Amino acid sequence: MTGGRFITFEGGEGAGKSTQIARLSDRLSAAGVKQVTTREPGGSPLAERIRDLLLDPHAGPRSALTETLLFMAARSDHIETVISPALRAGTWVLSDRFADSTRAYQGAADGVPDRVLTALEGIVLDNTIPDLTVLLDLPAEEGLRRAHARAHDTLPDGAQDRFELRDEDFHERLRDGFRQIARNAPDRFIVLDAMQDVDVISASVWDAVSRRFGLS
Ligand code: Z5A
Repeated sequence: MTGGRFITFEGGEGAGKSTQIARLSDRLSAAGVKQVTTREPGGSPLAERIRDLLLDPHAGPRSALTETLLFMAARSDHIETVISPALRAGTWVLSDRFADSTRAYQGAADGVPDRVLTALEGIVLDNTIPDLTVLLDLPAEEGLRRAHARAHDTLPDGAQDRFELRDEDFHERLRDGFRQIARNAPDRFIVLDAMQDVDVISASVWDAVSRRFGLS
């Protein structure tokens, strides 16, 4: 195998992406595959600073287009400084969210037109397209419940970021958006029911990854 493989995890809040990436990373390490785990927005020092701004509930109003450009700026740096160098070196990259999140959140849920997203992707992605994307599909209500429960466990004031503060209609549009994106790219996506037990989901992820990339 020459270059590394690029695997992304997508879904709404609390879908279990971080949980499943950690498990896949352990399985890949056990199989002798060198990999890095990363996330969006963020993943590089500059992109992590943009993340702070994007998720700050007190950062003030902004248009969906402005928000899109910030996500794209973070992504550009993440690709240039982390993802592309790793893939070129033969290291696999596991990312918690990538470009499909912009399509779903800013596009499907917040109305940024497809032509704008396609144009920006043409400039920013530089053909960096995941080899496999795992969509963890969860009803909006359950995802928000999990995310809120975790915030209350980990933060003294149960703080929520600006996306968690959006209403349930937004999260339903988001879920539909992710499902449509997956239908449009069936060769790249696997869609898993994120209501299943953590172990059942991680077994399905490993099955898909090991088959696709010929691991045992
Ligand atoms: N965003 C955007 O708008 N546009 C973009 O282009 C990009 C992002 C890239 C990033 O937030 C925000 O940015 C995000 C989209 C937006 N919106 N929000 N909020 P983030 O990175 O802080 O949050 P997140 O990506 O939504 O991840 P999360 O809330 O951390 O959830 P998760 O990683 O998918 O889930 P988890 O941490 O693995 O699990 C959540 C909880 O559920 C935890 O307590 C687990 O123990 C539990 N869990 C996990 N799996 C299960 C199962 N199977 N059953 C029961 N409980 C489970």
